[in-house]
Amino acid sequence: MKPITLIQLLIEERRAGRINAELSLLIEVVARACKRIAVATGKGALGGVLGEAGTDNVQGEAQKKLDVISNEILLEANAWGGHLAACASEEMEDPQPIPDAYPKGGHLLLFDPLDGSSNIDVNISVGTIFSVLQRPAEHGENVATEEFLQPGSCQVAAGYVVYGPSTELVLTVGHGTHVFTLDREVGSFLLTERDVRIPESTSEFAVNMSNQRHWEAPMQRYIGDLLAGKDGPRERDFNMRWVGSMVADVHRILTRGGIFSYPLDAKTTSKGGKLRLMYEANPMAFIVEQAGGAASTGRQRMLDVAPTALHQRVPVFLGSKDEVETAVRYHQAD
Ligand code: P6P
Repeated sequence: MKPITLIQLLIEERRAGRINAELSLLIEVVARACKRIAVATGKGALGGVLGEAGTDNVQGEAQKKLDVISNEILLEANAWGGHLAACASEEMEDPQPIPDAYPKGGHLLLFDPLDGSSNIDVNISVGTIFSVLQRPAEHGENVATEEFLQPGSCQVAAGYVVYGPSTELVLTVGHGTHVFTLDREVGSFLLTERDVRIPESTSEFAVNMSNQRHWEAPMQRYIGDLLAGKDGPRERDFNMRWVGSMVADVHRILTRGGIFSYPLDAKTTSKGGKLRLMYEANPMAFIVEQAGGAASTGRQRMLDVAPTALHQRVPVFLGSKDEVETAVRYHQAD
């Protein structure tokens, strides 16, 4: 049977009363923008878009040319449709409202336009991560940053596009997590896996081991027990993978299980962690929970975190439910 397209699935969700026309349009527009990002990243050295942009983002991180290009593609694509009121991005200090020339809608879009961009120049998979909120019922004419500061449980949609050997869109609107693969000849995202389920247990972990000496004691104990293997308290051997591109690591975990962790370490404790809550951890947590997995800061369910700042950082544990719960137990014992 021919796989259905993203638009057909969105129409199904609308007919089931799960999403409205505005959210359906928003998702279509973001997916279309990500196709343009896929083309730009796919050109590699031939596109003249590799390397540094010569600017820093709000995080103080050197921007790649493709970070800036991807951000512009998403802003331009979302400006005119009337489906949202403002965008927030890892690459911009403040939210960008929809230009006055265009109608405003009732949604807020947050994104990391090209996560893992340090991997672009070495041709490793990168991705776009996005999160969708509704404007609070009470809001002024102009969009205030505070409108974005909603817990991850308020998201109405979340997704990512991984630009890898194939281009895949992973999406949830709160009723399961679904995977679409881009048919590059036709230009359509085709549904290749409906209602993904992450294996509840795993023997594979993803962490940047070079930070090991900087971790808190519970993390030292947790990883130490994994490394002890079958002779240790876990009584089985574990494998490790670390791409250094969250979208690539999370996609592997969504596909075959595993636990992804970017814990606090002495270098990042003052900032609250490395990864950003609003447009990395929360959308990934929504996607993973909808696929039967779990996501935590190590001490709190990720989707319950009450945001205090747009670019807030958090420690992240997410993936196979049983393993995330085990890692959390090490932190609660402390
Ligand atoms: P490290 C990429 O810069 C990123 O934000 C995530 O995509 C990735 O998981 C993490 O940082 C990698 O961090 O410290 O291993 O380079």
